[in-house]
Amino acid sequence: MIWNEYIEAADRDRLKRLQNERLTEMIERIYYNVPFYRKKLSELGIEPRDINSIDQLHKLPFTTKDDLRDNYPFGMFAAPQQQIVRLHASSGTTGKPTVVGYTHNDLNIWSEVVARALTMVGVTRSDIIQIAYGYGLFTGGLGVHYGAEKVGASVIPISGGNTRKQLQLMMDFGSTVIACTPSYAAHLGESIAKEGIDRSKIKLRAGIFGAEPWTNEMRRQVEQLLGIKAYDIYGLSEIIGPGVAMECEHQNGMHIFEDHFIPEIIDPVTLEVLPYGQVGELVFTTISKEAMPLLRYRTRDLTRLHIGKCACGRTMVRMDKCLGRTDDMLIIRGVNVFPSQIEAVLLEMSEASPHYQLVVDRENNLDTLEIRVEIDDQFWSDEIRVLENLRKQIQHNIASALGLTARIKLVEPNTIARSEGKAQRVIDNRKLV
Ligand code: DLL
Repeated sequence: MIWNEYIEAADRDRLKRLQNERLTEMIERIYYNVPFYRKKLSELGIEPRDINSIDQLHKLPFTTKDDLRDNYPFGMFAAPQQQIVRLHASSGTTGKPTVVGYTHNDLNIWSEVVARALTMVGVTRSDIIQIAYGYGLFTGGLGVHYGAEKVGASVIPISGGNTRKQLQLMMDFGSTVIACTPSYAAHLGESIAKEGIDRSKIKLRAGIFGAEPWTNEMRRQVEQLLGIKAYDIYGLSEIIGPGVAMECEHQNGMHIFEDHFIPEIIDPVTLEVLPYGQVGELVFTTISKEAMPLLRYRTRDLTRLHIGKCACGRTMVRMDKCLGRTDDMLIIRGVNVFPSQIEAVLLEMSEASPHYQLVVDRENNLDTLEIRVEIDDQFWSDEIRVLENLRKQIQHNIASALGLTARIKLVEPNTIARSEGKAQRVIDNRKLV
């Protein structure tokens, strides 16, 4: 089913005309209302009347997270405070949070794109959706909430955490869909087994998982643990929140809602635009947002784009599962690795649970990597030899897949801290030096 067939399955020429119109208006809006953009565009000698097509995007300046921080809190807003009806913020790891604002119209767009996303994986008014993303400044909870209400599903706004209660309501209310981070989904799945819950009491059939990178190996584990189909939803608060892109039932990439967000892939070093199919940094221009429109926002997420009609009938560009973030890339003794590559190797082995942590440190000016792997309950052993063989096997698999010698530490079941939201996969002790 398609929520908005006219747009989602639009003829691409028609879509482009709409994008051109919206981009033209957007440039005007930011030029006259956001001093930051007026200055940037003026420095390049660009005036609003010079831009009338998305083919000219590559000439326009980028926006970075630092730009948002420098203009904290409301300096990037293009609408007066009287028109702002919602504020969200993402905490980030350092410094000031990034603040985003929404007008009424922005909120309508947000619920529209989330409604499209949910419909893509068959969510209807007959579903009961348990929203276990955090509610609050994080965009996950409220973002999915309004889209689900728009679809007409029955919403359980339970927010993250309190696993017992999650499971209780899941059974009592008969939730058919769960929305949370994939790592929390894994935790919920394990808890079902641990509590000895009769699986026939659980009616879940689909999961809407995102907000952190996760591999297809993780997908298989979560699907098995929860007995569902797991779908990937992508988004970031700066652009709108969840619902920038979503996977359909064919699962060959996430459809980007290009009538609102125009994607580009750039080389993060040269900043050149890369063609479809090449991996690089994802960049978005929001063409319909009023409160905080962003021009060529550098997401730091690495992926690639695919064009071509999907079997579902949608014509919107698809993005691959994120490989990771440019700032999450580890350089271990000269080898570039992303946590997701390590995750894929680990979770191919049935002995490894979906909980792991990477500890990066520096000894004698060389980076070291320790991988803490939590072993699945049924494979944990009191025999040192059994564990030692497993440790060596993991080390071997990592070395042959990634060309990297890492220290492997096996840890007992349930010892790595569970997260209700985004999992902390990397502990980088180098920053403390
Ligand atoms: O995480 C919005 C969201 C909420 C998306 C719920 C999906 C579901 P932020 O907190 O601003 O917003 O973090 C955005 O999270 O740049 C990616 O690095 C990462 N991310 C989000 N979705 C995915 C995904 C929300 N499906 C940052 N796969 C983004 C991989 C994801 N990474």
